[in-house]
Amino acid sequence: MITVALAGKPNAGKSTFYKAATMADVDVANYPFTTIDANRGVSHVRTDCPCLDRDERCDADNCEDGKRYVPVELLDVAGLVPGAHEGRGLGNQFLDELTNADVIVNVVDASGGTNEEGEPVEVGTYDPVEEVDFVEEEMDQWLAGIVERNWETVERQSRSPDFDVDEALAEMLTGFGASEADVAVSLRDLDYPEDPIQWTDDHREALARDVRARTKPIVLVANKADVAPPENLDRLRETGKPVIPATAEGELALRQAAEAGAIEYDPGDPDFEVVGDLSDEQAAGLETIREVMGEYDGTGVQTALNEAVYGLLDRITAYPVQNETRWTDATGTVLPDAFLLPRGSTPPDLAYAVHSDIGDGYLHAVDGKTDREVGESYELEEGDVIKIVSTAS
Ligand SMILES: Nc1nc2c(ncn2[C@@H]2O[C@H](COP(=O)(O)OP(=O)(O)OP(=O)(O)O)[C@@H](O)[C@H]2O)c(=O)[nH]1
Ligand SMILES: [Mg+2]
Repeated sequence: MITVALAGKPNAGKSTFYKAATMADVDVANYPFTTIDANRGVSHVRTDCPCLDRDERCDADNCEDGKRYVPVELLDVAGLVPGAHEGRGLGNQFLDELTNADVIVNVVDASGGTNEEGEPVEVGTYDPVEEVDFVEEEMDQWLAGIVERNWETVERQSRSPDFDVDEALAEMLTGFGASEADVAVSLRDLDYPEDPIQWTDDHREALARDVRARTKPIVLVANKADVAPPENLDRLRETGKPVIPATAEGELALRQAAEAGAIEYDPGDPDFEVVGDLSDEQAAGLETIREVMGEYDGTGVQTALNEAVYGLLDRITAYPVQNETRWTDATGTVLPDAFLLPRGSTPPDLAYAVHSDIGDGYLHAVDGKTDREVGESYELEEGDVIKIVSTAS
């Protein structure tokens, strides 16, 4: 499963985002370092279900009238302060937790109402661009530290006649999610000595920055948009990174109200409908959220997850089925599974994602939308329904 990690300075709203996105019970409070141990749970990205092309909506658990929710893992860690890679704040043990992540959602307090330590200050007095920079810097420095600590091993390996720098560095960085191809691309952009013994700290740091950017891309969530001065959002956009204005607190309130039967709302909807009884206070609270949603086309929580997975990671959703006409599995469930594959994936890649035996026994594939056989090198598209014929199935 894809892992999305929520990173950011303390008190920015990471756990509120996490709580809203997973509906798990975690602590949220207006002071730094509320979260000490990482929270790990299941959230979803949202996409159009292929059943929308058919007369009947599918009955999958994760399909809500054609809104398909595909599971991803969400990770909520302790807040990062400047110097975390040197042990400041809660230190870097949770930076290590980020090694599992495929993509980072940097939850920023766009209101400027908390300083770099996460302490409450007057709204609009802290510049949120600073936390964008230092959070990234901490991740870069932390990876640079890993590279440095492992450098002796690389030096030792370099004495062997069949030493290959790409291979050695990839081996060191696989724990971090970097492939040999990632390392090769990073090294191509850098000017470095052939002999690892001649590498300096600057070389290692440059490598760390490049590999981090390549393997842990970052989307910015401009959280607390409900109280953020508009110029803060503009300044965040000027960083050139993808910025999603959001109200994690608003999303949490909507999900809780929906669960209580007070409103109709599916995550990612641009609006909601009141269907149950509400106190005046509740009604007023929800109307305030509605205004923010109107401005930003929703609460931003679902948009941020989607941007991370479909935007930065460039994934597509593919649906393996056993019956290509009815789009069912062996038990008759319509569109039972959805897989988030890198763009450019082929039917054999989907087969391997389902199960390595299915991949090993791959014979051919049928496109459930056209009923035609597709070749081994066919590039899967968003929403493809594919029957895989395998000696193992
Ligand atoms: N106005 C506003 N406040 C929010 C929003 N999201 C979170 N908050 C508040 O921000 C404070 C911090 O929220 P948390 O979710 O605990 O923050 P965190 O980033 O997990 O903090 P640490 O675990 O300490 O690193 C709480 O008081 C939340 O209610 C939002 O969208 N708008
Ligand atoms: Mg927290």
